[in-house]
Amino acid sequence: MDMKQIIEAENAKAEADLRRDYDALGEKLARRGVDIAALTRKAAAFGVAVPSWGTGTGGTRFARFPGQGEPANIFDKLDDCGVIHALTAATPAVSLHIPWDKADPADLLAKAEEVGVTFDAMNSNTFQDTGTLSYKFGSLSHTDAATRRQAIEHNIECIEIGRAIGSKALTVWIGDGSNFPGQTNMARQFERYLASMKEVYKALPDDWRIFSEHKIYEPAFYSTVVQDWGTSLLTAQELGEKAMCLVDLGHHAPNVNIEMIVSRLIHAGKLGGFHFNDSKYGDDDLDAGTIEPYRLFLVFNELVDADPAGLSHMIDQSHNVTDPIESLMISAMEIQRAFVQATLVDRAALAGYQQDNDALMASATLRAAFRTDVEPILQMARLQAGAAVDPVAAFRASGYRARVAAQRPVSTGGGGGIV
Ligand SMILES: [Mn+2]
Repeated sequence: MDMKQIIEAENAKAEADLRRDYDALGEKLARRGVDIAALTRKAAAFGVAVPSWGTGTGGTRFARFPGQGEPANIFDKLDDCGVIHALTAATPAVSLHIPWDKADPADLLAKAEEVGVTFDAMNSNTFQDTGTLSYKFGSLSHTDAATRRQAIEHNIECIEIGRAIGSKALTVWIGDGSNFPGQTNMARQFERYLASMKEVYKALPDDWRIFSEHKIYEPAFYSTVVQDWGTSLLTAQELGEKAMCLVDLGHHAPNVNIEMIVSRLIHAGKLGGFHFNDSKYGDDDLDAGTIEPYRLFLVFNELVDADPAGLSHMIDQSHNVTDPIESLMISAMEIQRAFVQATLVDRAALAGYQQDNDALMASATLRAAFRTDVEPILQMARLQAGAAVDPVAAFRASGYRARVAAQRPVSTGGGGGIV
C-alpha cells in the first residue's frame, strides 16, 4: 500500500470517534461564541517549515547514536520531509542548510515537486570548516580579512542557490565569539561582523529578507558576537528594512521571558521568524512543546494578538533518541496546537481585565484558552486535508522506516554530532 492508502485505512478506523469529539467540542465552543469550522480553517492554513538537517539523528558533543534508515543526502531528506507533510498537512516547506544540502537546483526543485514541498529560508554554515580558510577563530567577524571574505561569499552563494529554488530568505547564525576574557576586542569584533553583514545584505534581492539569529553562548563559551536579541535588533536596524530578527526558542538563558522579547521585536517591526524547539537547560533542541508547552502558547499569544505579517515559522531541533520523522510530526502538531489555543483567547475580555488591573481574571482568561483541548480541531484539519488523523500511528503502520532502511546506506555513529 502507498502512503495515501495507509492514511485512508487508518483514518477510516478513527473517523467516527473524531466526528463525535469534534461535534462535542463545536457545541462547547459555540457557547463561547467561537465557530469551530472557522477555527479549523485557520488551523489548516497554519504551516511550519521543517529543517532538512532535522531528518537525520542528532547527537551531543559526546556522541551520536544513528538511527535506522537515516537519509544519506538531501534527496533522501526531502523524501522524509514529504512523508511528514503528507501525514500532517502542516509542514509545506523545508529549510536547507548549505553546504550540507548543496545540489543542482534543478534536481532540488524536481524532488521538492515530487514530494509536495517548497523551500523556506536558506541557512548558511560558517560554524564549521567548509572552505580553504578556517573558521576556528571566527567567520564574518574574523580578524583576517580573507577569512571574512570567504564567509561573506559563502552567504552570497546561499542566496544564489536559494534564488534558484524559490526561497525568499537567508538565516545567518554565526558561532563567532571568544573563550577567554581579553581574547578578542568585543567592540572591534562586532564592527567587523556588521561590515561583513552589510556586504551580504548588498547581495540580497529586493523581495528577500535576511534573518539575524542570536544565541547566548556555544560554541564560544565566554562571549558571543550575536548573543542576544539586543545585538540582533541592532544588527537588523543597522542593515536596513530587509533585515529582521529570528528568535530561536532555545537560544536564551533559562527563565528568560521570551514572549516579551517577541513583543518588543514586533513593536520594533523587526520580528522575522522563529526556530521552534524546546529547552530545559540551554540550547537543548528538544521537541517543541514537550518541556514548556505553556511558554509556546504564550509566544503564540503575542503573535495572534499583534498578527505581524509574513513571519517565517521553522522548526530547529536535534532528535537524539527518537525517530526524527515522528519527532518532527509531533512538533509541528504541538506548534499548530499552540497557535489554535492562542487564537481561542477571548481578547476583548482579556483587554477589559488588563484595563481594570484584574490580574487574577486576566491570567485565568489566558489559561482558559490554554486548557481547551483542541485536538479534535487539529485532527479534523488533517482529515479534511487528506492527511492522517493520527500521523504517528499511520507512519508506523506504513513501514516507511524499515523500507528506507533496506535501501539507504548504514549511517555510522562516531564522535560528536550536534546539528
Ligand atoms: Mn536555530
